[in-house]
Amino acid sequence: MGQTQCYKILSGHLVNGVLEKGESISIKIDQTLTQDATGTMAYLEFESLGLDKVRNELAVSYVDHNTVQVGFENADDHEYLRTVADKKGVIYSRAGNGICHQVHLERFSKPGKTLLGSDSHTPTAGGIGSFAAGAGGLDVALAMAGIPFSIIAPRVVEIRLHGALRPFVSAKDVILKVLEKFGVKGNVNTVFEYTGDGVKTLSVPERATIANMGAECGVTTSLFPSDENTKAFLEAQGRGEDYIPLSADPDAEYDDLYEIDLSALEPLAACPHSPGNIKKVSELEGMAVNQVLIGSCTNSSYMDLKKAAAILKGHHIAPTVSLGVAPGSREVLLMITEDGTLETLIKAGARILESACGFCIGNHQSPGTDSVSLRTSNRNFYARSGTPSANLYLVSPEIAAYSAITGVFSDPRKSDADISEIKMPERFIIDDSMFIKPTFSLDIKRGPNIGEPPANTPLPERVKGHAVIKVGDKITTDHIMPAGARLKYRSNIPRYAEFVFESVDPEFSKRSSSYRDKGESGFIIAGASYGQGSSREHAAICPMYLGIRAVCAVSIERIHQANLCNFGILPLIFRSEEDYKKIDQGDELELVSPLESLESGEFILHDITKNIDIPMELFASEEQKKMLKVGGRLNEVRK
Ligand code: MIC
Ligand code: SF4
Repeated sequence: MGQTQCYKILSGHLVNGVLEKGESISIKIDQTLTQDATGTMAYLEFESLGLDKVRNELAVSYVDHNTVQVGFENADDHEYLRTVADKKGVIYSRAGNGICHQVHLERFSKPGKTLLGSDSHTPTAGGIGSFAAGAGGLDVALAMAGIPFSIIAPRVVEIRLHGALRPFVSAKDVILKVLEKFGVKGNVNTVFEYTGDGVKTLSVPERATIANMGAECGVTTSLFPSDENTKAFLEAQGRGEDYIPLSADPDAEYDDLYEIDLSALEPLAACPHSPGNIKKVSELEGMAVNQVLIGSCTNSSYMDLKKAAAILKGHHIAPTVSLGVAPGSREVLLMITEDGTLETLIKAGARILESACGFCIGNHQSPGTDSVSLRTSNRNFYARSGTPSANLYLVSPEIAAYSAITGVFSDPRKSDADISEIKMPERFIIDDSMFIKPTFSLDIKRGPNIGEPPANTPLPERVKGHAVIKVGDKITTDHIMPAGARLKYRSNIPRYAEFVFESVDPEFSKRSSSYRDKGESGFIIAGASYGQGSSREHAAICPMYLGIRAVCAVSIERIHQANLCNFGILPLIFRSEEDYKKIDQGDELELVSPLESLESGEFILHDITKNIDIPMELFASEEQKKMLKVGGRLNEVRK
């Protein structure tokens, strides 16, 4: 039987385990990337391992998330990142160079390589045929130390593309279609592999848009073959030597098949407040729009901006709309400057934003009260924009640009622009001067905002306390650990912990710490798909700091589950979903014989208030059980 592309790459990187679906395996990681919001903690963790320098093939540290510097904290973090990168052998991509995933795709991603990034959209590099996964900062720190990365050998779903997209229908619509089919939960330990004759009609940046938002389905990664288009992209980036052809064997067997006829697709949008809430644009036409933002790691490539500009050309944005454009990288910005696209955007009334995450992470451009914001980014989670009452729709650059002119949700197929001539350039402007190569000579600078990574205590003999909070389904890491205005505390755990569950229950932090101060262990009770979204390990570290010892949920997403184990919080799943309903917030709870239960994986949660026993199953591998026993991975590796 032939192999899938996914298993070809995994077998070439297998270090431990049997490469069979569902088995726990560990793989060698070739490349790593970090971004500043998760990176400070990742490098503090790397430092605590005591190694002189990184051991993997390529490590890059990007500064793209916290670039709005209100107060000293972000600038101090950047200095820490610059100096620690120099000392430990990491390439430093300065603020202004662009968004990690876009820049990595342009300058470093290679077909057939493995990439681990401390950001959930690392799978963007799947667009070039790299096996690229997101993980918590600690897992990336360990990968930089040359320690293999553990995953469950995934099930592989074939997504077979036929035909070609019609004008004004784009890669964003392909992935929104995939989201419509697969949703935002229940796709753990799965890889999407794109095949079929439609693949060759898509350029690498278009493939990257599709691979990027596979993260919203919760898959480990998405993969495109490496073919003539990949070769052309790498050559245009002056990296022709990085090309290798790679694809699944023709007789490869997949676990599932989903077919999409590209030529039948129409413009789609993800509606509030989930990337999986898909509607046709024709159903939304005419709705007044207040803000349009084009950018983010999903849709900020040169071609994306060229298409948006072609639609805007000769028009001016509606007086009721604010249009912001954030080019994904400095390379994109240089390209659009040189060919006049930037001028077109400015003339149309666009506000040119920094090449960074910016609006996507709620760092700026919060929309007005009750307003409608159209964005080309990948997440429209509740309150992420900084304005809880706003309604965010995720759309293609084509829809965004055309709606900015009309002032209402509009179908771009009604635009009079001719975008058929827009082609991939044969050569991009290559300027690597915003990368700093390590000299191994600088002293590491630490501002007052930078603390030590906190470690947990070993699992105690008694785990007794309260259900500090009970939440519903699809709780994202943005609910648990807000970004936006709070992002600058990423390096300061005691301060950041004050904002855990801020948008859900602003009293959570105080309540949890007061239980903790009485010596109790806290419990979080959650519904399905807990911890979806970002890779931010702060969504485990800060609750840990507040005394949380167990998350009892209907289901938990992959990256968050790993982060919980890494920091010694028990991920427990209800054996019977119905039991979730039996516990109320504030109930007194105890885990019966936690140490013995850890061995067997079978826990009994005794609800003292209701006097009932609830069977729970530990969601952890044998390796993770060991870290849970000692209070987390740091305690284990530091020994
Ligand atoms: C996101 O898009 O949610 C982020 C911000 O990039 C996160 C990382 C973080 O929280 O720092 C992610 O996707 O992992
Ligand atoms: Fe940055 Fe947004 Fe991409 Fe996250 S999703 S890496 S915040 S642009």
